[in-house]
Amino acid sequence: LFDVLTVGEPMALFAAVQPGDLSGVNDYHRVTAGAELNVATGLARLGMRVAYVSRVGRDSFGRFLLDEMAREGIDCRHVAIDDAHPTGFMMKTRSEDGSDPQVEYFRRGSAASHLGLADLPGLDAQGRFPARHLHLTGITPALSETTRELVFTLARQARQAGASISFDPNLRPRLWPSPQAMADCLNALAAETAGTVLPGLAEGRLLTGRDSAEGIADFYLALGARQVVVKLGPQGAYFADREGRCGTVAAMPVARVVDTVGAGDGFAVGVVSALLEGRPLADAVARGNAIGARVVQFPGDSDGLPTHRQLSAFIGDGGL
Ligand code: KDG
Repeated sequence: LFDVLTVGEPMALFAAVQPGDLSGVNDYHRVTAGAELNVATGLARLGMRVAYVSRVGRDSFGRFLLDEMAREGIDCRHVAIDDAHPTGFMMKTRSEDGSDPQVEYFRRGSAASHLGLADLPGLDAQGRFPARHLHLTGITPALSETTRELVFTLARQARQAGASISFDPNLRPRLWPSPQAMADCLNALAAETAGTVLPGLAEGRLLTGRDSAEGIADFYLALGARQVVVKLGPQGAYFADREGRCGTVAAMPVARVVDTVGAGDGFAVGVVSALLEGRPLADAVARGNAIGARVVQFPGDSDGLPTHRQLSAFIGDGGL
């Protein structure tokens, strides 16, 4: 039994070395990307047994990603090699002032966009879901009709088997036909997971039409979520659960933001790992804030994801 199972599209990410429009940049660092892969990497670094469901092409990006996953200790038995379609990749500008960088995708028709019900890991011999926890984001269901089917089916199986589920909407409007289609699908998925929903404030506003973090949390609790954590960036995060517990946990101060991409994934790593260790939601949110604050101080999506020892050193008290 794995601690966590997740499903998504892994990509090679070319991060510009020089600032400015990508048309003028010659030098890039190649690292791994993909929101769910970032979460899998962070959880594996914290010692959890993590399985990743995906497809890569039979090409050098696919080999690069498989090597990196193996190095991180992520279980790849459910990562298929697709002979007919390539591995996706993306490019990212270098931001000098802490603002969000621009990204360009080369992923349409990729191997991972062909994930579907054939890739379901299935239940084990005792009929159990293969992991204690399922982590989903709103990116995978945006990739194609078949990925959408896979994600909804996994959510239903996990819920029926009693596994816990986290869902980070991770809005990528350009991957959807319209904002309405995106909201309809992701709110239906939030309802299907009935677990921990992790929207950012701007995302929550877009998806629910509510303005405040409290209003967004109420919307998802009414849809059947167990608990909701709304990320407020430098203001920390607001949480509320079904039992009526709620509060705001302040962010950790960050001296210099290097790259914001991946902060939400780091936040999910903190929340999910702490919940799986049996900690209360407020502590889980504090760990999410801490890992998010560490990740923004590194250029790649996953360079800042800590081990337990690095996390204790970063927080100072070793308590989270
Ligand atoms: O959360 C980080 C992701 O945005 C990045 O790794 C790329 O998965 C990605 C995407 O689809 O944008």
